[in-house]
Amino acid sequence: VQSSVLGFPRMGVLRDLKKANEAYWADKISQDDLLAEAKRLRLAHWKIQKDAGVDIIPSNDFAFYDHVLDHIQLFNAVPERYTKQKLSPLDEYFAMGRGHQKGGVDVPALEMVKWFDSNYHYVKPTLQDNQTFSLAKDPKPVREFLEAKEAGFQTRPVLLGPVSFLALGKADRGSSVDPITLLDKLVPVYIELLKALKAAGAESVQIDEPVLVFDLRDEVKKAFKPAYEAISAQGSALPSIIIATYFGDIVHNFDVLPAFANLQGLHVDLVRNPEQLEPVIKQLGPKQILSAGVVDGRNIWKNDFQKSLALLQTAVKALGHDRVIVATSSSLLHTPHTLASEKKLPADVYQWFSFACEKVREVAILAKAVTDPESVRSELDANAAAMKSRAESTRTNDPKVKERQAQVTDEMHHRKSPFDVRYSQQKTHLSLPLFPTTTIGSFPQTSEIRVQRNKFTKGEITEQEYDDFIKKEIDLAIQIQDELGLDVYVHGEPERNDMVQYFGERLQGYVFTTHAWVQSYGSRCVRPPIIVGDISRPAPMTVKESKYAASVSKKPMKGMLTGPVTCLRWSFPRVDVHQSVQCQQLALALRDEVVDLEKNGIFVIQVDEPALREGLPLRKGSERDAYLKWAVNSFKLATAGVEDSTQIHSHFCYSEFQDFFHAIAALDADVLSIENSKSDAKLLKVFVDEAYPRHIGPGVYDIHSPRVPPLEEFKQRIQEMLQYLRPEQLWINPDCGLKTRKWDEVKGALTHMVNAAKYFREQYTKA
Ligand code: THG
Ligand code: ZN
Repeated sequence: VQSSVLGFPRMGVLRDLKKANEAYWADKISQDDLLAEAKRLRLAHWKIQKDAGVDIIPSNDFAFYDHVLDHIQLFNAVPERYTKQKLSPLDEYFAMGRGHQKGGVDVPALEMVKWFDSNYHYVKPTLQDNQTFSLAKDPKPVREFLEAKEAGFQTRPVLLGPVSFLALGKADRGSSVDPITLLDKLVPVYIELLKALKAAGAESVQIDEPVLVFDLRDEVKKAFKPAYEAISAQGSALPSIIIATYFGDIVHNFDVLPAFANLQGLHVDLVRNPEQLEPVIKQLGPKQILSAGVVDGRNIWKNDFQKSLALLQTAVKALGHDRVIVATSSSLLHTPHTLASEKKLPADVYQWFSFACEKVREVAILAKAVTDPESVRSELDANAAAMKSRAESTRTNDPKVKERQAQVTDEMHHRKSPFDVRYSQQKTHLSLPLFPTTTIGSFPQTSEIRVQRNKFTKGEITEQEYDDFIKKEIDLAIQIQDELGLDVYVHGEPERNDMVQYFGERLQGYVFTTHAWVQSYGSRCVRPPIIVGDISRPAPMTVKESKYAASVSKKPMKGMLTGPVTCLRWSFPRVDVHQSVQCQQLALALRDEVVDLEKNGIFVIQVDEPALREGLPLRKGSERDAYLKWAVNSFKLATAGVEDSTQIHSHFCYSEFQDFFHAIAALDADVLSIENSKSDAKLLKVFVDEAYPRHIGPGVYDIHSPRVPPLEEFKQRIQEMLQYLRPEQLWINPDCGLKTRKWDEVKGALTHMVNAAKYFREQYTKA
């Protein structure tokens, strides 16, 4: 039995790649420096895996920005607006990932979207009606395979498969091509690449086809057969091929499997879907290999060896030792680098976790344990002890939380009155004008704010000094909102780091890391807090700042919270209780916070749920319905404790609400703000078609760009929205929070936004 890793995190132990990339973008290091740093990281990561005893080590899992973007360049599928700039290949690559504004060149980035149900974002292949493909010169997978080989590592290159590459792509603006129809042009390039890998000495290749876990359109489903028959027809001219799937089961797509009949084997995710093991075994041809993904690539819990070994024994019994590989469930891209960096975790908790470096060791140990458990007896015993310690820990179980959950009633999920009754009270209570203006919550996180927070964390300034500093920042935010003439204020969130981490740090049941960064997109990383036990709120979390802000503000102050689903999704959740249970615990903690804010004079409260959509199970059907039920109920439980006269807002950063409208409507939020500035106002038609009764603030400008749009653009945007929304229904706000912007950009854009709102207010009041 061999061991294998599907991919290793790229950032390095201290986010070295992030730092090198950002230094290169800021012209602080040369391209050669960046290439050398990347090579150093790849070699270090291969060595970690080899030293851990992993038999099959991946290459081409490295990417400077994103691995899907790598393939866009690898197949020369780069849109002309980038190629015509005559940038170096690396700069062209970064231009697609993050836009390029330098030396007279001004091109925006390609679209970036969530990778399956994770918090990682990939760059969408953006294809033309007359799209062609060819193999890039000095193809990256070959180059990195040879680099590894030279350094003494025999690796298995990883490629994103042709069907997934196309199915995850889209037609470019102005094109209408269905990407999957381009398959027959793309497959020959894969064959050429696979031949080149074989010539370089690659014995086997991992081809990822993760779209196999989706419900597939017929066109996509049918694409596998011609693609993989053409590839198989090459026989021994190509390396042997393992098809990898992850983040779901593939049982519903078994009719695709004959396409892979002549390939080496199949990788499946047995962490998400252990029940697919036996059906998958039955589907394999007589010589095919099963790569059994038993070590979780998406979470940080130590592997339960006993559970994994039971699955592996089943596989070995059916297939024999030579036809089973022990593997990570997916790439380890979604896990932090190493637990060894964590010096501040409580000792009992420390032994419950495995990050990437520890997981590669788990894979190697499991492979030995299947055939010869005695050879790894001490590791097996230590693992059993860790599992026992967690199961019996008082950290995980809080009877008071369970008691409270048992007392949750249906009534607690509903506001006192229907929206029209609520709204008439809110209108007088808050004295809001027509087209009320507001912002989404955060104002610029200046370097001064970061400096003071760091000093406070390190104990270099006192709590009093830090509080005074925060108050001054809030004063400034309010003064600016006075000058701008906004209608509903925010305090600007100077006291907050990440919107999930901030709440996690104030809740019981969480632990925090110091170095456990995970790539979110490009060089941006997040450090998800870890839910280890039942969650409760020992004390108010945001009341102090909101109350202070309200006390110095002449307009309604909006309280700002992160919703229960988003807190759950952007944390590492527990795996010993269902996510619905954890989400309800978060909802109860937030419900108390919402009520406390109201008691302290905050009568507009925004509870953000940007991760609601990404948590949607990948396949339609009963699982999706169940998720929507508990996710929506958690939001309602968190928000329904207030009086009718208190206004509940919610915010969504991602505009894909077409297939999701009913869930958003079911939240019963008085006001929704949604990203809209980059989409067609036509998307708002769904609110008309579904007779949406409540209020909506579709973002009127894109906060991701430093650009300050002219007043006319705001007016035009609002005019378009008024084709779909009733005037008394429309709020005027930006797309998202403003923490990544500079103050002069914010002031410029909001001045225009407020003036545009005033213009329409006058028009409609006259009429
Ligand atoms: N928080 C969390 N997840 C997220 C977002 C978030 N996922 C979706 C979206 N927002 C991703 N966007 C970002 C935007 C900025 C950063 C990370 C993800 C970011 N990170 C800092 C960095 O990498 O330099 C580190 C942040 C820190 O110091 O805490 O800027 O908002 N959980
Ligand atoms: Zn947002």
